[in-house]
Amino acid sequence: MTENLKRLPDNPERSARARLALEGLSVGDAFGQQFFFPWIVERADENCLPAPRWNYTDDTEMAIGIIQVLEEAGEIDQARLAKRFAERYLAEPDRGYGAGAIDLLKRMAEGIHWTDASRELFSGSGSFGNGAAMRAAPIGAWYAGEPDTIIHQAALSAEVTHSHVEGKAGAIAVALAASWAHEWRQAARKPPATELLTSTAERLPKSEVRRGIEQAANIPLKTWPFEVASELGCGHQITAQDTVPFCLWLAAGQLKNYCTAMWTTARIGGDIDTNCAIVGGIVALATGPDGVPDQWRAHREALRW
Ligand code: F2R
Ligand code: MG
Repeated sequence: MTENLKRLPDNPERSARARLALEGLSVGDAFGQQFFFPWIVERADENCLPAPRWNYTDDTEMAIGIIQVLEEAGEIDQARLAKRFAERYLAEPDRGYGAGAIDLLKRMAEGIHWTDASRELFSGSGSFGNGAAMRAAPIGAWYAGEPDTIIHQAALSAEVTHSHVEGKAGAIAVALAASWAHEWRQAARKPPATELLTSTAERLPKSEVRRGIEQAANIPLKTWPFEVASELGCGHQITAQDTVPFCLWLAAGQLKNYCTAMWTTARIGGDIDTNCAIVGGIVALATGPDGVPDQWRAHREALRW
C-alpha cells in the first residue's frame, strides 16, 4: 500500500478492508445484543445460534457513518462525520445509544457546533464512554500499516463525540489493533499474538486505557477469560478504560476463529454488544472474509447505508 493512495476517496482496497472490519463489527454487535435477552441466553450455544433476525445497534450505525465519510472524503472530515452521526441518529434514534451520546447528537442535530457539544458533555470533561472505540476498527482497516496516520485519524474520529483523552485513547487502540490484525494475516511469519497488545500500548497517549492494555499484555492468553474480566473490567461501566483492554486481550487470544471469539466474548457478559463489536471488527481482519460465516451474516439484519 503506497502512502500517496491515502487521500484518494475512490480506493477500492481501503474500502474493502474497512467493509470487512464493518462486517465483523456489525455481525458481532448484532450477535452480542441477543445475549441481553434471558430466553435467548438460556438456549443458545455453538450448536444453536440465536434465531434471526439479529438487530444491530448504535455501534454499527456509527461505524457505517465512519465508512461513509472515509469513502466520500478519503479521510476523517470531522464536520462531515458530525453531520452523518446526527442524521443517522435522527433517522433511527432507537438503536440503543449511550445517554451522553443521545444528548450530544440531539444538540448537534439542533445546529449546535460539534466542537461545543462534544466538549460540554459531562460537565465539560468530555465523554470517556466506549462509543468512540466501538466504531474504530474500520479506521485501522482503511489505513492499515500506517500507524501514525491511524493515530491521527482515529483521534479525529473520536473527538467529534468523545473529547476526553480516555475516549480518544480507546478509539486509537482499537484502530491500531485492527491494523495489526490485518498485517498479521498478511505476514508469512506470524508475530506472536501478544504483540497486538504491546505494539498498541506503546503508541497510545498516557491514559488508563494504555495502562490497562499494558496490564493485559502481561496476562497469558490461555487464562480463564472470566478471571481476566474481573481484573481488567469488561464494559459494565460502558467506558473506554473498562472495555478496551479486555476486548484487545480477547481478540489477541482468538485471532484464528471468529465464531469462538464471539461466543467467548458474549459469555463473559458486561457490555456485550460493544465487546463483540470491538472483538469482531479486529478478528475479522485477522481471519479474512471467510472467517465470518454466511449463516451469521444472514442472521444479522441488512445494513442500512
Ligand atoms: N449505552 C448503551 N446501552 C445502554 C442504553 C440502552 C438504551 N437506553 C436503549 O436500550 O435504548 N449502549 C451504547 O452505549 C455505549 C457507548 O456509549 P457512548 O457513545 O460512549 O456514550 P456516553 O454516554 O458518552 O458514555 C457512556 C457512559 O460512560 C460514562 N461516562 C462517559 N464519560 C464520562 C465522564 N466524563 N464522566 C463520568 N462518566 C462518564 C457514563 O456513564 C456514560 O453514560 C455502548 O455500549 C453502546 O452500545
Ligand atoms: Mg450498542
